[in-house]
Amino acid sequence: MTTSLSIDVQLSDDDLAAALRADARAGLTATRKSLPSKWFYDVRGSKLFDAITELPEYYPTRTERALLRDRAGEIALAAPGVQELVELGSGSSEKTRLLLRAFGARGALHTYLPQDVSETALREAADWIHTEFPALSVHGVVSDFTSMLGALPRRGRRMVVLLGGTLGNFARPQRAEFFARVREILDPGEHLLLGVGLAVDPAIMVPAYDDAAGVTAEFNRNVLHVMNERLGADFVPNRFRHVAVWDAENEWIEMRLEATEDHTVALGELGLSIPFAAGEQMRTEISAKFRLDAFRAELAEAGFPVQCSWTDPDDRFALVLGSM
Ligand code: AVJ
Repeated sequence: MTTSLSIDVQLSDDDLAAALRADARAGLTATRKSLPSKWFYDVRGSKLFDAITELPEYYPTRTERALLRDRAGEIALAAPGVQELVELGSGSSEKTRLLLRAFGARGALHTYLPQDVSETALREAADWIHTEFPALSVHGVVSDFTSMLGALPRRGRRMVVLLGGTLGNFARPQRAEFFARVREILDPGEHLLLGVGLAVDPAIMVPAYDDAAGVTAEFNRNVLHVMNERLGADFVPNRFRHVAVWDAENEWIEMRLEATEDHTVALGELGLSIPFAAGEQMRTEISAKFRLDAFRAELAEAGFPVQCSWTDPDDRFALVLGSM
């Protein structure tokens, strides 16, 4: 059998720049400023995120990895006949190999399709997976999964996978929209596997987003570096303090950047000048945490009745398999 390795760049640097400009203009001119969290992940941001996953406080990654290690076989049994595993926001693909091994061992899987907004991360991951799994064709796609799902090539019976708690970056209306879009690229009987963080004691959750070593703070401020590099902005990152809070009403962790002094930032390419007041906070990420029953109901309502779900012994993280 011959297998192939390819990377399809569907999002050029120009497309990225245009999208970033639009997001920066909308987010930074609003009364309550915000920036979308997807802009954290340039080369430096992706590295900082990988460093976060190894912090003692950041339990989601290692909890999900242990779940995948223990349950990948059951997941493969619950989703038989999958030929193409489509992973959205695949990043380093580090945990996915546990799924690839389990699905590969059961025979039908022939293609891994990792999708990510970061071309560097995607190339590295695709090379590495193809070396480790020579029996799989690896077809990487650089794109934005919130708007470009329809452009993913189809090579067989699919399972779409979104791991790591990435779904939590969306509030409920955006999740509903995401599920509707995934439905459009799946056929009846195909699957959606989600890895989501569960709501636990804030004393556990908050430190995961506010670590003692300050890696998350640096990751948070990285969005300012991205604005400087890609938009010619003149943010001074250390004029902003990292803030992470548990929003009990919305059941999400919110990350913010708080201006430490009154100052103005010029957004070079946009010709905008943005005033910040001392103490003003700008939202940079939400990371929703779920209650399993409510989440199963949400997925069923979105057209993905849940077949199976798996949680770790401390109920901090869940893998949830919905099927059309
Ligand atoms: C990769 C989006 C799932 O929300 O936990 C880590 C990103 N932000 N620390 C998360 C993140 C702060 C992470 N996701």
